[in-house]
Amino acid sequence: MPLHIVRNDITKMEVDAIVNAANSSLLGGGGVDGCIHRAAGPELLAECKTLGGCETGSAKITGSGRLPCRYVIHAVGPRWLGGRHGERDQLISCYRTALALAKENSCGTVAFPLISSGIYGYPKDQALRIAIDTISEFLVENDMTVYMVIFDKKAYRISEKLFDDIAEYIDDNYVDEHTDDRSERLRRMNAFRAEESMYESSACKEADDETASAPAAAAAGKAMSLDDALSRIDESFSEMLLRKIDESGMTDAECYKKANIDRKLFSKIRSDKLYKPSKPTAIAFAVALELSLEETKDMLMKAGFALSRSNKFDIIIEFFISRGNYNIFEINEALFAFDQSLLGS
Ligand code: AR6
Repeated sequence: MPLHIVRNDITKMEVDAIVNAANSSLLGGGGVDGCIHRAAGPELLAECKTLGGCETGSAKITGSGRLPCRYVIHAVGPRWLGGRHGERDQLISCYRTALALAKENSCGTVAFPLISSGIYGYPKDQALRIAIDTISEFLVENDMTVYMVIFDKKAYRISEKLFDDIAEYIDDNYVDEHTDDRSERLRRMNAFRAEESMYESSACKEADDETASAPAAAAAGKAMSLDDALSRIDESFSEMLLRKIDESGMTDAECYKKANIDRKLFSKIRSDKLYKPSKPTAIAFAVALELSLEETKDMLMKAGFALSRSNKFDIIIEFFISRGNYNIFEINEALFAFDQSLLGS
């Protein structure tokens, strides 16, 4: 089911099918098309010659010559002409046709390049958004693993505004943590101690006054939160996950698909009460369930993790959750742009 974003040369991908960003002649060209034909050898071109070309927005399938995959799906993306000439619809149709061909040929794993975003000039951030939206829409209904293969870092650019916002957020929070020098920590510790002793003396005074209700309430408060804490400790990650899925009204499948997690991994978590997921997996579920930051931290704690201000991955997650943006693919784009590991399986 899941969509993975990887940095690689698509000709090296050991999947059932790779997709080529071809032109309507299907007779080869530059960019990824050139790489694929060079790696596949003359057999591929010979087969392409029999196809009679292909319309923009559509795709055709062939064998793979010397490539490690089984099929090559040649998809013809639109040239960017400013965005008012149906480019978007053609690009969507390109991905849909390629995915349908992969499905017809029983492919379980497919790798796509970022079609049209090179020689054809489609703005990379828009091309990426269309690719991710169209593929993830397909994956809701279909069992397939899809790789978006990003060749060079420049080809993978979230919008500059988002990039700048995240960079600023990282700077602010990262800097906070790292300028937290010893004197600052001591100051906070002293302030905390002062507060504590104030609480103790006022509690004693109240007890002395025989107005037992306030301290009793405080004690009851403490006991309740202790109970809460204990019952939370008892609940494992897997139990909390299943409870949250039930509370959200989602089905299991809706949740693991939204989390970009494959079914096998979900079944493992489901059947093993003490399963300890990786941190990206735990966060992927928190995002799918649209948990608040506090709940996310709680869920992570159960898997033995925390969100810290001292690493970029955590700060980026916090950036999105605190803004109520739970789009896992958007989060992954951002994580990728900042060289961090991605969410999901
Ligand atoms: N693996 C993965 N991605 C790659 C690779 C690779 N080996 N090489 C390039 N890319 P482009 P288009 C990325 O120009 O814009 C050809 O001449 C590249 O960084 O290959 O759809 C065809 O014959 C970019 O992000 O395809 C057509 O005439 C993406 O693949 C025309 O170019 C697509 O760039 C198609 O242009």
